[in-house]
Amino acid sequence: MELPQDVAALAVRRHFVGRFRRHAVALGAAALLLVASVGAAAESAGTRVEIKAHGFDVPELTVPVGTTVTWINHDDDPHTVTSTDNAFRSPGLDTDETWAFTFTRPGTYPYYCTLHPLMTGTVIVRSGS
Ligand SMILES: [Cu+2]
Repeated sequence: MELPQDVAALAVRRHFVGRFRRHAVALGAAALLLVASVGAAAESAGTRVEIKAHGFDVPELTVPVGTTVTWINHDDDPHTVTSTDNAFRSPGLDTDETWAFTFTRPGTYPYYCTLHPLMTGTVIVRSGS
């Protein structure tokens, strides 16, 4: 007569495995939320400009001094990020390439793509917070 015991053992095991799985799922969801919120914070800090369809997706970006802004080119064509007053100048960025610049002085920094001069953007750097 071992069957009832086995069934009971199986039920107990299922119970604990079920609990463990639920905990694992909850932990996984919490970790995802954490990653998502950190990502959202980074996005809202506005330190990334996506280049797509021959345009800068944030044409005017305002950041505090000391911010590093990263551009990423999603187009098949190469683009540059070139300051109109030579404050910075990226090399040609191929598809999926990134380029970053740290703004250490307050000011207004207009820029464009030397290969497609109609592509323009501006970074406004504020002093303090
Ligand atoms: Cu371009």
